[in-house]
Amino acid sequence: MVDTKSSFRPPSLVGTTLEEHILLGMRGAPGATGDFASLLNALSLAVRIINARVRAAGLAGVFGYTGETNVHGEQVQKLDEYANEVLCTVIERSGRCAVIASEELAEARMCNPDGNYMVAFDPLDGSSNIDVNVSIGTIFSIFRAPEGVVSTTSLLRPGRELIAAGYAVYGSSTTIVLSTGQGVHEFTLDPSAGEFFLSRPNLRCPTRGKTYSINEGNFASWSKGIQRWSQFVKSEDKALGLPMGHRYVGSLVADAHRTLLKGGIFAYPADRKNAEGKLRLLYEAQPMAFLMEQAGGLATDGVRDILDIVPTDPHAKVPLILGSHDDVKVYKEFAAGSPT
Ligand code: P6P
Repeated sequence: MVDTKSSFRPPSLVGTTLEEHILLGMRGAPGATGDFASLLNALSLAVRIINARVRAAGLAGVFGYTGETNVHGEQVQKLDEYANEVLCTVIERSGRCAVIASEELAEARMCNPDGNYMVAFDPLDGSSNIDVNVSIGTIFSIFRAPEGVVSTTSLLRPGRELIAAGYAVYGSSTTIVLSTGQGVHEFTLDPSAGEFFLSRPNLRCPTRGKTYSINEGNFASWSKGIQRWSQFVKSEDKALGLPMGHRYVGSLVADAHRTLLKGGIFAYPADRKNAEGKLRLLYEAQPMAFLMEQAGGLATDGVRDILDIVPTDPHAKVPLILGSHDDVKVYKEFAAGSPT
């Protein structure tokens, strides 16, 4: 007889699995064929495979670089390449995806001609942190494939057309944060069961937060407005809840996850070195913006909503500022040169 009164009960007795959650969501979708659920479950499998390798990276000799450089001229980490291969293989085998785009693929790639979906992903975000055991992640987004002719440019859509987005955090635990347009939900991997269980449903980003997250090392190359915002958030003003605390991991997934859960603001603005910003619109900014807006937060390039911007190519860069509604509004006022 299972002791159901003890403080810890096996998740199977208390938790909805990711797969059950997806299937429950399908009940409200007339004409659902199961293709979407199958694609999401394929992504969950890919995350579990990547997670296993990330956890054993130091022992499996997969730290370090492959010796190659990617389309961005960045050195490719062995785990980047591995994660990319896993995602490409699992998504293609699902048979549900017509086009994929990845940070590690020079061009978007046709998959299954009759696939109903298109997937963009950053296979292993934050890879510069891999070798020092700092949280890294996988980011993905899903569009519905257009009727008729589908090509590798079909993915270049505004984020408002996304039907789902999510990320995995390979941190102290492994979690998936997912939205299919009905709120944002967090699932945590139970390694003993090899299954993701619903851990925090209906995540909401607080309207204000206590922390700001930006690489202050870029201060000298920011615009005057952003420099003034950076000084503002560090100033002392009890009535305005200032100064804000500074938190910066250097992995978008980790910094965005903290901001989503606790509020505050994350910013990677344009600067003299990165005139368009550093982060990628299609597979970093759009999915994070979709999730943030689903959770009641905001995501902007400093002027426009991220979800309204159309990528010109799969690797187009964009300034990314996301987080609590009120904190992002203040940032935008400084960026526009008109702080209150
Ligand atoms: P910087 C990691 O390399 C990454 O692509 C994002 O995950 C992260 O937010 C950003 O770059 C960090 O960049 O210039 O502060 O090291």
